[in-house]
Amino acid sequence: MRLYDVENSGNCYKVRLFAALAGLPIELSPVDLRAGEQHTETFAKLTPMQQVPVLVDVDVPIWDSQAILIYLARKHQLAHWWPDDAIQQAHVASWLSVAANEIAAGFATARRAIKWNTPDNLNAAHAICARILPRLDDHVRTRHWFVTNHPTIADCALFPYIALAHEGSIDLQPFPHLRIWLNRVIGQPGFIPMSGLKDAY
Ligand SMILES: N[C@@H](CCC(=O)N[C@@H](CS)C(=O)NCC(=O)O)C(=O)O
Repeated sequence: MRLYDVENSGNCYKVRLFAALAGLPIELSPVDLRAGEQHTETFAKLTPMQQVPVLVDVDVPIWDSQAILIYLARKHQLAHWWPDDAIQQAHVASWLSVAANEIAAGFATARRAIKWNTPDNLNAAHAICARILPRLDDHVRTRHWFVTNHPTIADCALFPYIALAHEGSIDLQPFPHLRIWLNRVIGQPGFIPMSGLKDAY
């Protein structure tokens, strides 16, 4: 199983993190985004979006970090991570959607704007974070994990860009429950870090 990967991409890290926590071996193929490798003809055959991550397992490439998490958990019958129960599965999907929308437009965009000086609208990204941070914090105030009483792929999808918030000048200090959840993820057996993460929150 091969992951087309960029080390400092939070989206790629979602997949590396889940594979490590679930004990799934993956081989990494680094993609050089600065050199535009994602736009080559060979890479464009893997994904219409020309973005990492892409997973090649059998002969059909799977693209988008959320989709890859679902694929891996479903393929390996890891019902702990992608529950069979219809309501729990819907709730995991709700949080995957938050990861792909608010977290991407807020946390990931703020980080990109500051770290790589992209022309993204930093104020707009910070406004999204300010709107959702109290809601995220409140959600985990009474829970250990986002959906069930154990970690699911929702926790893997949400973790990277929230944990990298400081790189986007977003202060998590006022959100103690969220920081406890971040530390809980870090404490999981098999946890692997990525560059830029703190040791503790
Ligand atoms: N929705 C996608 C977003 C993927 C994405 O934004 N990938 C970035 C790196 S984190 C990328 O490949 N950027 C290069 C480009 O768009 O040219 C996912 O969750 O995987």
